[in-house]
Amino acid sequence: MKNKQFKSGFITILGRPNVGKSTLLNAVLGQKISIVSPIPQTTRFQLKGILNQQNSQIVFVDTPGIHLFKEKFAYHLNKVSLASLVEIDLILYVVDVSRPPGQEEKKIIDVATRQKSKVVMVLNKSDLGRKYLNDYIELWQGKIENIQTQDPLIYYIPVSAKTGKNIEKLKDVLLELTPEGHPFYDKDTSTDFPDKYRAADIIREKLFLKTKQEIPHSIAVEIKEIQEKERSVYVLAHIYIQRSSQKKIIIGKDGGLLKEVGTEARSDLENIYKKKIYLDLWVKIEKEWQNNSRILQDLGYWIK
Ligand SMILES: Nc1nc2c(ncn2[C@@H]2O[C@H](COP(=O)(O)OP(=O)(O)OP(=O)(O)O)[C@@H](O)[C@H]2O)c(=O)[nH]1
Ligand SMILES: [Mg+2]
Repeated sequence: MKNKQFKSGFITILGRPNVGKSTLLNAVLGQKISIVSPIPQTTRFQLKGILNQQNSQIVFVDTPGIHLFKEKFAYHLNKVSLASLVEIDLILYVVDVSRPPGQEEKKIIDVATRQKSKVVMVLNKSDLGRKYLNDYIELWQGKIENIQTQDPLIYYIPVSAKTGKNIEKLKDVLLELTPEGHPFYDKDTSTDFPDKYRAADIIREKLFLKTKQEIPHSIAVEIKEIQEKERSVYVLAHIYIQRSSQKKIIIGKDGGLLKEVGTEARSDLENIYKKKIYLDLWVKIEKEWQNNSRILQDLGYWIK
């Protein structure tokens, strides 16, 4: 019997902020690569999660949610999302069926139509009910099809990234649509996310989960030092915020909030490194970090 051909491909995950793109990536991979929070615009990187199976390798690209704000930093987030579309095999378009479609959907339809990419529409959060499911499907009716064969280039699948419902089925569909090809990465690689950005994101996730209103968006985390030794890792991180009033909140009463952030982040980092972590956190006021290209570059957020 002939050996099955190896399949490989790139899949970009697109969608509005907060629809569950990063949760979905982690569910598909069966491990936490990308941080998740209830606050929109959690993901700031274009980061890859790699699904290695017996005869296939699928590279998923998580992206910041596409949105319509106009600030410089927000502009970069959109740019990061759209830059991920170069040379991809498939768009995984995630929507939240518990909320009505937003204006951003049009932008995503435009991009997909222009690229003539195949689109798998993931109707996520179906565990919360399917009130708006058909509204999303209708938006795409007749929008993209293969001109020669009139075949639609869009597939729909309701899932719950949170409960895991239909995730295996989604993986089967994606594998089916992945072209034959060679692996791009070593089969043991699960992400291309550089350690220092991944560690910074883990700390930022804990801060996002513990702060409210405008504070999460004012936060950035920069890893100034990682020293890996045989049995332990020392990590020095700066937490940037924009105002001195925010500094008080982040440090918390008797340093309580910062301590909790440190404990939780350390536990996540210990799971990744399988070593003891020494975490040193410093809170700094950096008023203009969102408009400062040097800082954005150091944070890894800036792309040309
Ligand atoms: N009930 C339910 N909640 C979900 C599901 N998927 C994600 N969530 C929640 O939705 C929130 C946003 O999830 P994320 O994965 O951070 O969303 P995202 O699309 O990556 O968001 P951005 O990075 O900000 O664009 C989190 O609180 C998740 O726990 C789901 O299937 N069901
Ligand atoms: Mg995300």
